[in-house]
Formats: sequence, C-alpha cells, structure tokens
Amino acid sequence: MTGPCTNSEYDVQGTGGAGSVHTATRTYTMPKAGIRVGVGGHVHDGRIDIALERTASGQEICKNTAVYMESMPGMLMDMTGCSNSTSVGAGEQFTTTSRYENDSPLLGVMGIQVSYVHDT
Ligand SMILES: [Cu+2]
Repeated sequence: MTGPCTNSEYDVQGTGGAGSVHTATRTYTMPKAGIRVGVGGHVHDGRIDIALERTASGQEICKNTAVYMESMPGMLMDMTGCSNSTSVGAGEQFTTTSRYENDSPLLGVMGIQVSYVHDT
C-alpha cells in the first residue's frame, strides 16, 4: 500500500556551485484547530535548516537548524527544536521549507518536520 509518507526521500543535484542552496517546500492543511506545542526535524548530512511558516501570512513558526560537530565538519550531530506554543486554525495551511547545501550531490535526503499539536 502506498501512502503519502512511505517515501520521503529526494535528491539534491549539487550543481549550484559553492555556497548555493537547494530548497524543497510542501504545503499542507491542518484538519482541526489546536495548539502546536512542539516542532522537531529529521535530517541528513548536508542539511542547513527546515522552517515552518503560516502559508497565508508567511509568519515563521519554527526553524530547526542543523548542528554539526566542530571536530568533524559535515558530520551532523543534532537539530534544534522548538517548544513555543502557537495556535493552529481548522483548515489553516502551513508550509515546510527544507534547505540543503547544493554544491555537491546528495542522494536520498529527507526534509521531514514533525509537529505536536494539542487538540482543543
Ligand atoms: Cu532520513
């Protein structure tokens, strides 16, 4: 059975040159109202950050930023999380934007962001 979450991988071609950024976005609609109490990101090496915003206003809700090991550049160590509480409207749209470095090919990367929403 194929669902919307069975394959979350995509490729970054890496043809943008030094310092360039590859961006992938996805917009989704929340079925119910609630309070978003936390946001976390799932990451692969090469990730810069993944951001969540209200689609209509562009207001940023959370940005999960990649944390790399100082002793081993390019080795992902952690990801910042967000624990601020924000409202979610029934039918409100949100956009997740995943950014990777685009100076060398990255195969099968992911841009996953998980929100914890308290049903009100
Ligand atoms: Cu992954």
